[in-house]
Amino acid sequence: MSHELGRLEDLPKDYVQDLRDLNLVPLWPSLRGVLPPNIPNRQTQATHWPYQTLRPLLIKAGELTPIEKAERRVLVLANPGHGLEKMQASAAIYLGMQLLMPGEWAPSHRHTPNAVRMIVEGEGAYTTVDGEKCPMSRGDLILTPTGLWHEHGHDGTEPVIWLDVLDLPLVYYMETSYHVNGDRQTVVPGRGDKQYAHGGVVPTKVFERSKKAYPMLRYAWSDAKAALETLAADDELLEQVQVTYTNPETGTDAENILGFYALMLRPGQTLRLPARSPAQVFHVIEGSVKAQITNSNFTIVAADTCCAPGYEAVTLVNLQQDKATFLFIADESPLHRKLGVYENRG
Ligand code: GTQ
Repeated sequence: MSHELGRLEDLPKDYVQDLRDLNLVPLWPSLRGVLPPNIPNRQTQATHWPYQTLRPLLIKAGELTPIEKAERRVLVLANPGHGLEKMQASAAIYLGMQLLMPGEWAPSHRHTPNAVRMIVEGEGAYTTVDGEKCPMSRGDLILTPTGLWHEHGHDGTEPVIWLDVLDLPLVYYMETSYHVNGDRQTVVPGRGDKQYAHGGVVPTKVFERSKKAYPMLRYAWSDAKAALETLAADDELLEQVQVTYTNPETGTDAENILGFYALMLRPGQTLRLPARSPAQVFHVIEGSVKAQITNSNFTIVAADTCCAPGYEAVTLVNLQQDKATFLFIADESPLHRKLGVYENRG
């Protein structure tokens, strides 16, 4: 049985003012707002950022603003549902497209938010993370987890562009977001992506396993793609051909707050992803898909990015009849699971 709750306007003005003067607020006029029936209010809107329209503006930023004046030359993919100035794709996800021109240098810093980079275009750039020089090629995923020093450099000849995915909105909301600038890092020998290149066997020094919180910082696209193709070939009936980027020592998600995945859609495949509580982001690495998200129908082609609010099913249709399509997905699952609010509503 539902009944209307009292409104703020139903109360005498002087009473409301007396409350305000004492920093008090009546709950009942706002109760349904903060605890809506059955499904949360979501500001996150299904939003599509086509690469073709974004790229020229990012290149223009390269002409307008030197790297020294930007530190990080990024156009933020902002969800209009949250208000553009909030710079969020969803409640917990920030997305940015970052440009580094040949010879440029984005200096070393570290910060509390976790970040990953999904390389979209160009060769010859690298990110040095915690002393590991990680080459950047199309589709590679590079982690810069909370607290680790990172800087970007570019020895190539063409612009390099990547998608930054951070948990900045959440970390900022918690009043825990800050950064520290540092000196250029000394590159140290040893790279996690080499040491952990083969799943199921991990490096072991004098019977000791790595104590690093983040033992693997670079996930080569060639390896992730090969894993997907092997999965697909191994079981022709497997519907969701997907891998999760994990910490190879613990098997848990690669970072603490956001989850990262690669998905392969078989030629012509239609895949329905169930309505789950986390918001999610889709970025096409190779191919093209139709993404049905709530009332939106996006055609997302290679290098495009889109986002979906939580609690909504998403249907992905591979628009290629003769080829697989590959997507990178980021979502809020690790956060929801840790907080105990994760739901799969089917
Ligand atoms: O490359 O370190 O998009 O610190 C936002 C904040 C990228 C970075 C962003 C950052 C970075």
